[in-house]
Amino acid sequence: MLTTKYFFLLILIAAGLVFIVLFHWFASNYAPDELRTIGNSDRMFRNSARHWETMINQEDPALKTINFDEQLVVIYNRVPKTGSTSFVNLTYDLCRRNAFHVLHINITANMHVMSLPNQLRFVRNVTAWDAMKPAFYHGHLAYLNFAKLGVPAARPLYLNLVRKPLDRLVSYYYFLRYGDDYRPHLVRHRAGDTMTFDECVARQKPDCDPANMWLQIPFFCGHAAECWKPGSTWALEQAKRNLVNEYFLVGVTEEMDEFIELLEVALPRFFKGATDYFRKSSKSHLRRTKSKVDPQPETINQIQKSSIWQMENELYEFALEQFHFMQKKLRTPSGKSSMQDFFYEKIKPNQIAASAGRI
Ligand SMILES: *[C@@H]1O[C@H](CO)[C@@H](O)[C@H](O)[C@H]1NC(C)=O
Ligand SMILES: *[C@@H]1O[C@H](CO)[C@@H](O)[C@H](O)[C@H]1NC(C)=O
Ligand SMILES: CC(=O)N[C@H]1CO[C@H](CO)[C@@H](O)[C@@H]1O
Repeated sequence: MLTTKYFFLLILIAAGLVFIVLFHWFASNYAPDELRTIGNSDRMFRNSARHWETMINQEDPALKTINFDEQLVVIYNRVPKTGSTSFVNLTYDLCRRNAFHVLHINITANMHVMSLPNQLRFVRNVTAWDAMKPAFYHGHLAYLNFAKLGVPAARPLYLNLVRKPLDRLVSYYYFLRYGDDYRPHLVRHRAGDTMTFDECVARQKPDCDPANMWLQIPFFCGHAAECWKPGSTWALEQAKRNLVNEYFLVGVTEEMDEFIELLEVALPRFFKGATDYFRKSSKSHLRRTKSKVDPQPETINQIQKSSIWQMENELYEFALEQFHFMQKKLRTPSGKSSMQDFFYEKIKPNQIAASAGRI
C-alpha cells in the first residue's frame, strides 16, 4: 500500500522533470523566431505609445497658448445709417450668453479718422487687453491697418455692412430732421426743417449734395487723405482691395438676416444662436427713421447722374457680389443642404515609422 503510493509519487516527479527538460529544449530550439517577433512588436508598440505620449505632452501647452477663439478680437467699423444699430444691439444681447465683451469706441466729436498718437494707443491697447478677450469693438471709425502700427501678430477680424448709397443718404437726410424711434426725444441738428429730399434735390441744397454720399468708400479705404476726397478713383480701388483683403466679412443692410446667418456658421464663438434670436426679437426693424418720404423717380435720376453716386454704387455692387459668392461657397454645388468640408490626407512621412528611425 505504502510502496505503491511512493511508486506513483516517484513516477509523478520523474514525469515533471522530463516535462521541464523537454520544455526548455523546445523553447530554445523550435520557438525562438516566433517568440522574438512577439518581443519585437511588443517593443515597437511600446515605442509608438511612448511616441504618442511625448507628442501629446509636447502639444498640450501649445494648444493652451493658441486658443484662437478665446483670443478673438472683432472690429465692426460701422458706417452711419447702414442699419448698424440693429446689428450692434444684437451683439449686446448675445454677449452675456456667448461670453464675450462688447465695447463702443467713442472718438471725440464723432471723428472717423484717428490721430496718429491715438492710432498707436488704440492698436496696442486692443491687442494687449487680454481681460476683454474675446472682444467685439464697434464705432464709426475708418478702417485702420493694425500691421502698419507694429503689431502684425495679432490682427483683428474686421466686419462691416454696406447699404445702397441713395437709401443711406435719404435715411440720413430724414434722420437729421426727425430722428428715429431708437432715441425719439433726442433733438437732431435739422429738427424743424420740413423740406423733403425731393425739394432739396430740386433746389440743389447742400444737405442732399451727392458728395454727402462719399462715406462708405472712405470707411473702407481708411486713414489716408486721398480716401476722403469725393470722387477719387484711387480711394474706390483701395476700398475694394481692403474689402476683400482686410475684411473677414462684409454684408449688406438689405440682407441683414443672411449676414447674421453666415456669421453664425463662420464665427460661432460670438454668433451662436444669433439667427434665431434676431428673427424672434424682430430686431431687423429696430431703428426706423421717422417721417421718411421715398424720393420721386426724377430725384433718383438726378442723383444717379452724379459720379459720386456711381462710384459709391460700384462699391456697393462689389460688396454684394462678394457677399453672395461667400454665401454660395458655404455649401457644395450639388445639394443646397450639404456644407462644404475639408480634411487632410496623404500625410508623409509617416509619423510613427519616422520616429522609429525607419525612414
Ligand atoms: C461719446 O462720449 C461723449 C462724451 O461723454 C458723449 O456726449 C457722446 O454721447 C458719446 N457718443 C455716443 C455715440 O455715445
Ligand atoms: C486699455 O485701455 C483701458 C481704458 O483706458 C484701460 O482700462 C486698460 O487697462 C487698457 N488695457 C491695457 C492692456 O493697456
Ligand atoms: C443693449 C441694448 O441696447 N439693447 C436693446 C436692444 O433693443 C431692445 C429693443 O428692441 C432694447 O430693449 C434693448 O435694451
